[in-house]
Amino acid sequence: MTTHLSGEGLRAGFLGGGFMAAVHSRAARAAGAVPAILAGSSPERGAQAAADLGIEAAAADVAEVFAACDVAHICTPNGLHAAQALAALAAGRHVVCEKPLAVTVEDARAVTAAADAAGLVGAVPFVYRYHPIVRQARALVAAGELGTILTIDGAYLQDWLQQPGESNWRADAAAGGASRAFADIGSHLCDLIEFVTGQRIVALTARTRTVYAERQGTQVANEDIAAVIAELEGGALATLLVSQLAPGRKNGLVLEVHGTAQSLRFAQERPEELWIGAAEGSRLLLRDPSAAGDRGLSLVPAGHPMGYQDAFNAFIADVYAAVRGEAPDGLPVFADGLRAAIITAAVLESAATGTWVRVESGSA
Ligand code: SOE
Repeated sequence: MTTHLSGEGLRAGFLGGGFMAAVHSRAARAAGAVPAILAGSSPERGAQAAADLGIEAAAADVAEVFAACDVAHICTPNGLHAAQALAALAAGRHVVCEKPLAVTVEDARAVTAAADAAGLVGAVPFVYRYHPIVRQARALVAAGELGTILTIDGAYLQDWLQQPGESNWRADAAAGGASRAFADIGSHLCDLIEFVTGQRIVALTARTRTVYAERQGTQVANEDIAAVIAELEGGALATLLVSQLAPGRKNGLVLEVHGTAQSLRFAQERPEELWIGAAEGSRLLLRDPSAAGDRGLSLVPAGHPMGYQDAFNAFIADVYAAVRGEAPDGLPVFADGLRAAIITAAVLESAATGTWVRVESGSA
C-alpha cells in the first residue's frame, strides 16, 4: 500500500494557477511534499496564485519552476501541455500532466516516449480510478461476478458551458485543442470503462455538435457534445454520451456495465455507492475498506464520505510513490494519456467522416 506521506522530502512545482493547480497543491501537501514554487500565466498572476495557495515562491518562468522542484505539476491550458512536459523531462523532472496529455496523438506519443527514455515518472490524473468503490467495481469484474460483459451505458454530462455567453480557454481550439468536451471529460469516461472492464475499445462511430459557434467574441471550433457507439475487444457494445451543455448536470459521470450475470453502476456524484443489478433483485453496495480492490485507498471507515479531493490526493500519493521506485497498481501514466489521445482522435475522425473507425489497440 502506498503511504499517504510518500511525498516527504519531495519538492512540488506548479505550472498554472487555476482550479486544477489548487487541487494538485492540496494533494501535494497532503502527501507530505513541499509546495515549493508556481509559475502563472503572468508574473503577477503567478504571485497571486502562489500567495492564495500557500506555495513558497512564485517563479518568473517555467525554467525557474523546473530548477526548484523534483516533480512538475502541469496545470496549464491543454495546448501547452506537450511542450511543457517535454521541457520538464529534459530538465530531469518527474511530471504530472493534466489531461489531455497533448492535443495530438503525435505529441502524446512523443511525450510518452520521452518519459520512458528518461526513466522518469509521467502521470496523468485519471483520478476517478482512485475512488475506492471504483477499485471494488474493478475487482468484481476481474473476479467474474458480472459474467461476460454485454453492454455498457456511459455518460459524462456537465452544464458549465450551457449558455452561449459562458466561455473559457477550453472553447478556443488554439488553447484547448481540436476536441473539447470529449478530450476534457469523455476521456475520463473511456479511461474508466477500460480500467473497470479490463478491456480496450477497439472501434467506434461518433457524432459531435458545436452548438454555439461563438462564445464571448471567440469562434468555437471544438465540440460541446459527442455521442459515441463503441465496441470493446470482448465484443461488448457501449453507448457514450458526453456534453457540457446538459442543464443541471454538474459533474455527472455515470458508468453502467451489464454482464450475463449481473450489472454494476457507478455515479461519480455518489462516489461511495455501487449499484449491483441482478434480475432476481438488485442491491446497493457501500464502500467497504476491507473489500477486494480497496488497497488502502479508504482513509476513513464506511459511512464517513470520501470524495473528489480524496481521490486526487490518493492519485498524487501514488505518483510520489512511483517517484520513489514503487509500482502502484492502477497508476494512470503517460501511456494512458496517449491512449486517451488515440480514442479522442478516433472520435474526431469518425465525426468528420461519418464512418466507423478502428481504434489502435495499443498505447505506445
Ligand atoms: C472541467 O470540465 C473539469 O474540471 C475537467 O477538466 C476535469 O478533468 C473533471 O474531473 C471535472 O471537470
